[in-house]
Amino acid sequence: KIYNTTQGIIAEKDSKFFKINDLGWDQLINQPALFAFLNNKINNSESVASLDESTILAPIVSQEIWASGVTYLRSKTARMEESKDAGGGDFYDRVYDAERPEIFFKATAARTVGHLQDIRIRKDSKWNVPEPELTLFVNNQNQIAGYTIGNDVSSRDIEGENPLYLPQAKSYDKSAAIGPCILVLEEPISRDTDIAVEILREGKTVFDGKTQLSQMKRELPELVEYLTRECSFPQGVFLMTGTGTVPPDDFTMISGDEVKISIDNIGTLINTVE
Ligand code: DO4
Ligand code: MG
Repeated sequence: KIYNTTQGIIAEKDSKFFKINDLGWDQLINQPALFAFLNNKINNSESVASLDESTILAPIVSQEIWASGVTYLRSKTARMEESKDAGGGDFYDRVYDAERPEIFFKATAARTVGHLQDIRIRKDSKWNVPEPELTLFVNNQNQIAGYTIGNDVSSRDIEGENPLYLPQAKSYDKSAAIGPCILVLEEPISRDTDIAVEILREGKTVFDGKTQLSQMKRELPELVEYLTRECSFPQGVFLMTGTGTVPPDDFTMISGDEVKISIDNIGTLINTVE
């Protein structure tokens, strides 16, 4: 795992932490054969005692964040429900079965927050949810080089009113959270990976849910192939892969809620609604 922190870059292996000093975040995460590169670095660097969670920054510097949608059945049914009055339901049904996935621009680094930082809901929206999503780091060679946790915070009333309002429902200040680290693996991530979410209000759980990557309709390389077909990413790019968990229709997040998203082997991303 690699962490971008206020103290520099820290790699974690077997619960031991190592400082990576000699290259910047963009340069590190775009190294070819990143798993082998990191192992080599770790073998030649001194370990540090621990990692202070409060120093963790979002694992992003010059990258954009993109997102895919309607990749799980639950996401399709939720969108059809929220847009039924606007007659938009059919769009979601069709994209779920279409060859081309839904892919949209989500956030710049400046609109993104990291672990333990505040996310926001829009002032002009009444119905808001977190979207817990496995998030890929795709390097500048268009290869999946790592995995992180993403929260595609979304306004359901704005999106439901008209599908053309999607960019306003999805992209605004602090609408994206990613972190706490990038998990770098030798093999592709297992389809058995669980993605869990819990929302706490005044310390009490008000929603929790869980899905598994195996429930996703599409393959991860398929999403990457569409994203990178006509867009180049000289510093790599993050791709949120869609939510499989949507709270019931009478639920909305409010200010002060704490959102915890956990993905096997990556960790837990915690954010509070500002
Ligand atoms: O189609 C709207 C957005 C879908 C989305 O963000 C998701 O399925 O996660
Ligand atoms: Mg989403």
